[in-house]
Amino acid sequence: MKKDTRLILALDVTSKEHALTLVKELQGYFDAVKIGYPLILSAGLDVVKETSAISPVIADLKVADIPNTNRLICQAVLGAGASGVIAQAFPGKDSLLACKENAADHGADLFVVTEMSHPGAELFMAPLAEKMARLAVEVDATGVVAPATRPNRIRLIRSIIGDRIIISPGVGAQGGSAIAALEAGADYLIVGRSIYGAKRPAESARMLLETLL
Ligand code: BMP
Repeated sequence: MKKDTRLILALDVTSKEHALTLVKELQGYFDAVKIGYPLILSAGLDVVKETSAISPVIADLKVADIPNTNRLICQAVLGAGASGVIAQAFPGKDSLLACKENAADHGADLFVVTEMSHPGAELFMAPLAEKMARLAVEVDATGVVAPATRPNRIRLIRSIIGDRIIISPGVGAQGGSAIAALEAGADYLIVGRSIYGAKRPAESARMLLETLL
């Protein structure tokens, strides 16, 4: 994944037309697009294929099942053209390894969720985040997802994963600061609503990028 803008566009819109319009309009303002359940369930897997023709796509399916099912999920979305997939660590090492093996078969990236960005993540995920990060290293994941809403947690996770990639959601709509997340060690910011939900998405993306200069 190139690192020109350090921005990953979270494309949580629910129609293929809207999604592709945004991707074309915002080209140059992001390094990759993150597509998850809202768009895939509304528009079908074809949207991954069509978007991948324009930009690298990270499939945010937070894969969290037994190894065989994980493998089938990764196969479907990476086979459709995604160049990366996001998986949950909590189902364990064998489940994550199934994702890693399928990603490797496709020459794709695996990102592992450590601690999520919303307040509820404090209950179960935060106490286990360090273990999740260590597991990401054990399975040789490309990187992890860590919360821009808690820069101190990004710092901690960075200390565990070395120079693997940190992609970080929670900027803007969830209240996290882009600069604080990058200073804490995030490589990329994942940003959705504050760009695609803005009156002028390109203007909003441009302004965000300007604050990072
Ligand atoms: P927004 O900028 O609109 O809050 O979007 C953030 C995106 O990142 C959403 O797609 C959300 O599902 C995802 N995400 C998150 O917000 N926190 C996490 O911990 C992990 C995520 O994947």
